[in-house]
Amino acid sequence: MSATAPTADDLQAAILRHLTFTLGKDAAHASRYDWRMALSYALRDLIVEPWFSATRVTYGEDRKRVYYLSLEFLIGRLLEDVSINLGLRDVSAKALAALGQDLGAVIEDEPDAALGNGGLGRLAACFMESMATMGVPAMGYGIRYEHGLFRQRFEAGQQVETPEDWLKQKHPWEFERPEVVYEIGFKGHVSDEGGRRVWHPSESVVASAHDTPIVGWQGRWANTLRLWAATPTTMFDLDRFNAGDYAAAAEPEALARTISRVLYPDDTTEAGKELRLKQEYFLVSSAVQDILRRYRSGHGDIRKLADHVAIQMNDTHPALAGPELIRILVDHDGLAFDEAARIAEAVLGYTNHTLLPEALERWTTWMIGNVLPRHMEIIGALDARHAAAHPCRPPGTAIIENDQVKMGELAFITSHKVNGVSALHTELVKDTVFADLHALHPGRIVNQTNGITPRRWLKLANPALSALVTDTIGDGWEADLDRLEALEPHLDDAGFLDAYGAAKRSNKVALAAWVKDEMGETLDPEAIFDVQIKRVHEYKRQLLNILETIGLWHRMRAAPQDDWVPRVKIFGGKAAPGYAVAKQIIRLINDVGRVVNADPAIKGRLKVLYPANYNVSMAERLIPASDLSEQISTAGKEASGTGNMKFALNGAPTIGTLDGANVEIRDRVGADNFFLFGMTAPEVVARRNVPDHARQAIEASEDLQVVLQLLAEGRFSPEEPERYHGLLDQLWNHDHFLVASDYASYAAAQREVDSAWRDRAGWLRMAAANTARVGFFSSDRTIRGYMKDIWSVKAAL
Ligand code: 26W
Repeated sequence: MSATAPTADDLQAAILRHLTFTLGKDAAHASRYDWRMALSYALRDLIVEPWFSATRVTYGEDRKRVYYLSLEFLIGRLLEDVSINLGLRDVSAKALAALGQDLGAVIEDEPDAALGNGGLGRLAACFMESMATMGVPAMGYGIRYEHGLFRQRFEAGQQVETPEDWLKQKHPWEFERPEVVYEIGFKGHVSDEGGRRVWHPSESVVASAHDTPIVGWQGRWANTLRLWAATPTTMFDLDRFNAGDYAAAAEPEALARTISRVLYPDDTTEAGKELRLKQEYFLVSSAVQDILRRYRSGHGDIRKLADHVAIQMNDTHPALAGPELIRILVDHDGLAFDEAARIAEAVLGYTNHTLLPEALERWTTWMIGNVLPRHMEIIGALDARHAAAHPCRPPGTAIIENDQVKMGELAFITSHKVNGVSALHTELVKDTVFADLHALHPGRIVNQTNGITPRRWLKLANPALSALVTDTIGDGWEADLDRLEALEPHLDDAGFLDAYGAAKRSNKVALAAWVKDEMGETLDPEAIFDVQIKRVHEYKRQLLNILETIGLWHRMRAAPQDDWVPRVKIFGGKAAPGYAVAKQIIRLINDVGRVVNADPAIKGRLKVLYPANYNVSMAERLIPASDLSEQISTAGKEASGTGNMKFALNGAPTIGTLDGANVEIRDRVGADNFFLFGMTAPEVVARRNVPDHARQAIEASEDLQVVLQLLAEGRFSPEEPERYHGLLDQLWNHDHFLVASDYASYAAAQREVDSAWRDRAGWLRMAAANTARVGFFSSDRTIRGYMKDIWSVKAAL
C-alpha cells in the first residue's frame, strides 16, 4: 500500500467522490447500499497498486505461479476483510461517522458471496487470502455463479430453500474482463486429420472473466480470483425474434448462461448430472487455456511448463484439468502423448477432501464420451499408459472400471503429488481409498493439514480478543500465528484470564442481543454457549447432539431443584436439498427447541436454537461468542474440519472424537484442554462388524432408552407422533454412524463439561490455552507446506 496510509479525511473525500461520480448519488439521498458501494470503491482503489505491483514483480522476475482450481470459493463478505487487511477499519468507521453513517450497519448490508457449500469452498477462500498475505504469485480460478448456495428458511421447523441472488445488487469487488474470453466446446465428434485427432464440438459457450483482487495482510500484495461467467457464442437469434418466436430467440443465451447459473448444493453426494460435468469442464478448459496463453506470452518452450506453473485441483471436481492439458499439448502443440502426460503430471497436484464413497465422483464412460469425446479418448490412453507402466497393478487402480471413469484415480494418476487434509485423513487415504495406488506410487501421497486465516477468523470476527492478544504480546501475530505461544506465561495470570473472560462475555452479550432481535429468544450470558455449526450430515452427528440434549432436558425436568449448569444449544447448517434424513434431523432439532424453549419447568436453563441460513457471516458472529465447540463426527469420517480450528482459536474448547484435525488440535492444546469421547477410527470399523451394535448400545443405556421413548411417543411432535419413527428405525437397525454406540461416552463428556464450567478460573485457563496453542492451524502454515512439498514455489515477500 502507498507509503502514507490515507487519513479519515482522505477516505471521507474518496467516499464522497465515488458516491457522487461512480454512483451518481447526492449524499442527501444516499441509501445504505450507496454508502456501502462508495466505501467499497474507495477501499478497492487502494488495492489496485499492490495488485499491479504483484503482477509486475511476478512477470518481471518470471516467478513460478500457483493456479488454484476450485468449483467453490466460499468467500463471504469482503468489505470488512479488505478494510482490516489495509489497516483501515477504524479509519473507515471514522470517515463514515463523519458522513453520518455507521460502519457496522454498512458492513451488514453486504451479501455473502456464497459460492461454496462448506469446508472445501471456505478452505479455498482462506488459501487465497494466505497466498496474498505471503506474496505467493497465485491465481484462483472458479465459476461466477449467478446464484450461490441457496437461502435457508424454516417453515414449521422444516428447511425450505430459495434461490440466493448475491448479484441482484452490483458486486463492487470485481472487475469485468470482457477481453478475456475463451470458447468452450462440448459434444460433437473427433476425426482423424493428417494423423492428428481433431475434436469438432457441436455445442459451445463463451467463458468471460471477472477478476476480484484478493489483498493480503497489510496490503503489500494482492492476487487475482478469476471467476468465469458463461455467455452464448451467438447473443441473440434475430431471425427467430423477427418471426415473433421471442422465447426461442432468447434461448441461446438462456442455455449458455445455465452453465454458470447456480452452484450445485450437494456437499457429499455427486449429482451425476450432465450440467455438473459441463460446469467442471467449463472451469477447467477456461482456466487451462488462460494459463497456457499467459505462459506462452513469456515462454517459448512448452516442455518447461512445470518450471513456471503449478496447478492445484481442489478435490476431483477439476480433475479434467489433466486430460484438457494433454489434449492441447497433443492436438495443438503436437507433442507425443507420453511427453504431454509427463508434463501434466509435473504440473498437477490433487487434494482429497473426503473418504465418503458417495462423494467420490464417478462419471459413466457414456456421459464423458458424449459430452467430451476427445477427453474420453485421452482418459483411455492415460489408463493404458498407466497399465503399461504397472503391468501388475490391481484392477481397482484403473481409471476406467465398470463403464465408469473414477475421477479420484484420474486425478491421482495425472498428479505428481496427492494430499490429504489432516494427519489422520492422509493415513486413511493411504490405507483405504487409494491403498493400491499408494503401493504403486509410494511418496506421492503427502499430508497438508488444513488451516484458517487468522485475519478473518480472529482479527475481524473477534476484535475484543484480538485487542487483548495485542495488548498482551504485541502485534505481528496476525501474520505469524505461532506468536500466540507468547500467551503461555499469562495462562496463570488471573488478571489476564479475567480480561480474557470479559472479552468472551462481551461477545456473548452481543450475540444474545442479536438472538433477541432475530429470534425473540432471551439468552443468559452466564450459560454455556454450546455450538454445532456445519453442513448437516449423518456423519457429523447433529443427531447425537440433539438426542443428548433431550436426555439433559428430561433430567432437568425430573430434578428442577438441582443446581443445573445452564446451557444454550446453538445449531446452524444447511442440508443438501435432496438429503431427506438430514432434513429430518433439522426438523427434529427445531421440534425439540419449540418444546424445550417454552418449558417453564426448566426455568430457561436449557435453550435450543437454530438460526436459519447459516453462512460465513453468521459463523463470524457465533464463533467468538461460543464456549464449547461440537466436533462429534464418527471417527474416520471428517477429513479434517476447519470450524474446529476457528472455535479453538476463539477460546471455545472442543468436545470431540479423535477424527480429522481434532487429533492434532488435542495434541497441541493438551488432553486436559479438550473433552474427548467416543471410538477411534479403528474401533469404529470393528464396532460396525458387531451385529446389532445399535440395539446392544441402546439396551445398555437407560438414558438413551428414555430419550428414544420420548421420540417414539411423539413428545416433540404431538401433532404427528410417528414423525420420527423412520429416524428411530434407522437408529435401532442400522445406525451406520454409530450414534447409539458413542452416546454414553458423549453424555459422560458433556457432564465433564458441566463440572469444568463450574470452575470459572479453570475454564478460562482452558479456553485461553486453546487460543495460545493453535497457531499451527493458520492457513499461512498450510500454504507454506504446499509451497515446499507440492508446488516448489517461493514467496515474493
Ligand atoms: C460432488 C459433490 C461434492 C461436493 C463437495 C462432494 C464432496 C465435496 C467436498 C469435498 C465436501 C467438503 O467440503 N469436504 C470437507 O472439506 C474440508 C476442507 O478440506 C474438510 O475440512 C472437511 O472435513 C471435509 O468434509
